[in-house]
Amino acid sequence: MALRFWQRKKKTQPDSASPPVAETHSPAPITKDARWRRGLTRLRDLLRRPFDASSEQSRQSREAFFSDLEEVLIQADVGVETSLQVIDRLRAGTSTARTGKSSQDEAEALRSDLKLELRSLLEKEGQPVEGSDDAFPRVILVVGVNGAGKTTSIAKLAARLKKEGKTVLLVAGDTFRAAAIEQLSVWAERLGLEIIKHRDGASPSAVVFDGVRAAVARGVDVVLIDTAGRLHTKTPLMEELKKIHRVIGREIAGAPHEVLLVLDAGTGQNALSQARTFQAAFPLTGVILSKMDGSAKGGVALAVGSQLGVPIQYIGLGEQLEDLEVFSPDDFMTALFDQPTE
Ligand SMILES: Nc1nc2c(ncn2[C@@H]2O[C@H](COP(=O)(O)OP(=O)(O)OP(=O)(O)O)[C@@H](O)[C@H]2O)c(=O)[nH]1
Ligand SMILES: [Mg+2]
Repeated sequence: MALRFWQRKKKTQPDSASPPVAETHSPAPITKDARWRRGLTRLRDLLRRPFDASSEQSRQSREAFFSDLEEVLIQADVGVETSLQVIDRLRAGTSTARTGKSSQDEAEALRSDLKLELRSLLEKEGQPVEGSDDAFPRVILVVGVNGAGKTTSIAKLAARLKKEGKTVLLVAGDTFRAAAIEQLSVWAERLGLEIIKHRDGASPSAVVFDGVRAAVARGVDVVLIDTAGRLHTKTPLMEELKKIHRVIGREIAGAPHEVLLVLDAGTGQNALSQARTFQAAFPLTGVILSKMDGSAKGGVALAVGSQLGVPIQYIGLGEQLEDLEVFSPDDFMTALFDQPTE
């Protein structure tokens, strides 16, 4: 009843530059720490398990604890190899130093050792693409398998760049999937950005060629190129992507300046094999790990961070424009291990 009254009243109000009344009732924007924690809930809960006071069994012996932890890491998509490496290092580090402590102190010490070990897997810090100003236009090619989140991540990235005052041009290089051009066009319109596109089924290299030329002619700061999702196992499609890469390089020496691979965190260890196939086609400069919210177990960030030799540049924490965070190993660790401060 009250809501209906409010809606009627709102309609009669003249347009004004001030925010609508409803916004004053919307919840305060959540903090960055809270967003990370919300996205990493599953991994955080999993990692807590071996330390739980309730899992007394795992406390009975150090070996039982390590075996519990190993199971949890593998279950969290950290991957067998990386999990075993972490356990071995923990075992080596704790067997001599922690004797004589109470079980509570020992659990705390192990927790902080685990935090250090996992942090060391993520040593490589990503340089956010918007932080680089050394090439104009800066050409960013975005690749990944079907449905990984490429187009959405491009929109999120474009929103960030625009907020920084950069001029951005979108290129609809996915001419393969029906409605892909339309999807990017909708984002372009929403963001007020220019888009270079051809018709469905046109040659992707041709639209990319036009896109790069247009970017140079217009003097834009950043070009974001969307590409068709492809099964990384399908050779002709990978060849098409290599061709796109070559076309860009021929137009601008040293371009593309970034090749960002979008990996869906929900695909777990499969994400690593996808990455390796793309890496074999051309060098990747960074990873966008999408869909870290929701059902993803999140441990794949640790596997990607430690095994690919390519930094995670961003993580996707939802479907909205603002749900893209620059990946920070420290924020990641804080979200997993520390108590909320607010
Ligand atoms: N929850 C969540 N959903 C996401 C995220 N990123 C993308 N999505 C959703 O995932 C779905 C696929 O995203 P797209 O951006 O279309 O993926 P794509 O890689 O461009 O897909 P193709 O063009 O078909 O290859 C959409 O429904 C997005 O809203 C994320 O970080 N979190
Ligand atoms: Mg797409």
